Amino acid sequence: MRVAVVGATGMVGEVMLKVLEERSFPVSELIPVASEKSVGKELEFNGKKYKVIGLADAVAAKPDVALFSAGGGTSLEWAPKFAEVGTTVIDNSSAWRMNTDKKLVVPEINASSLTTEDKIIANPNCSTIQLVMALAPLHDKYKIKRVVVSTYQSITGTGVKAVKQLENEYAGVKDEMAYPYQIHRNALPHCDVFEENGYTKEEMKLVRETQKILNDKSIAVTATAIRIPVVGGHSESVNIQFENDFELSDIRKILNDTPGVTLQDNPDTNTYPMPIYAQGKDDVFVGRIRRDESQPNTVNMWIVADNLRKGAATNAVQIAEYLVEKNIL
Ligand code: 11C
Repeated sequence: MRVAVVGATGMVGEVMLKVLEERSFPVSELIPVASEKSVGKELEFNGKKYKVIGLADAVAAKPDVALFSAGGGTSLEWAPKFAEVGTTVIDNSSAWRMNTDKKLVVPEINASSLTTEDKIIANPNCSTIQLVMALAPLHDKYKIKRVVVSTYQSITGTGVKAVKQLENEYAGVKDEMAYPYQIHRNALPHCDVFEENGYTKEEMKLVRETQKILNDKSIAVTATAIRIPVVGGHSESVNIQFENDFELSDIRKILNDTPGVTLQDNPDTNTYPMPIYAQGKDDVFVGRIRRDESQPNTVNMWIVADNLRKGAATNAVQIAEYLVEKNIL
């Protein structure tokens, strides 16, 4: 496969390259792509050096697949240009996710809907991916009525500028800020921009993308997204009400048997998911599973994943793997 990585020098782009290498994705030629200021830079992939090129040159090269992580504006403008020359685009921005013609894919859940017609495939938001990985098998079994989710999100979700802000704050250096407030020793109830309804865009992504991926608009979702000074991954406190009752042991078994989910749930040994543990791993970690004693048919859990991996790069590469495996590129 001739593989373009658009945004190759960015935070997610770098992880995409790493994940492609680690998973031995069949790359015959890598085409690293970035904005004008990075064109000409060299990067190494599978022991070979590659020069970063610009978007127009990358379209002219007609790659088989392009993994995009370069922001919504770039995706809106350039993904269709790649699609026109026959490239399948897997886009990590929010540009196409809610477009009714575009599939929003978490491979373990809904990759089977993909066909050769899908030339622009949307990769969901990081906080949604880890949530639906746990919800999907439980929805199949017990039918979800309502989800209340509160997130505790890594600063890496904002990008390098936020990582720099935290480092500066540790060092006591005053410089440009990614957030309106200090993040060191703080928690900001504010991820992405505010919408007219008072929720942030991140919160509404959790609502809309969850319903789209689970293909069920009847699931009620309400979200609060918080930024915390953590780098390893996003954490989520999730309350799930089902139509049908359950045994906690069955919930644990279902999650334990779900590919891509790792159960870490033993209060006796202080075993529960944490971002410091999830960092660098591809699975979604679930623990603190307990019945909500205030509501019928309701369970609480804690879900953690590396937002740059399963929340972004790994999920995108898994989509590409599925396309290769099913020969639908
Ligand atoms: C965050 N979830 O942590 C965001 C980052 O729509 O792909 C990814 C934004 C997106 O702030």
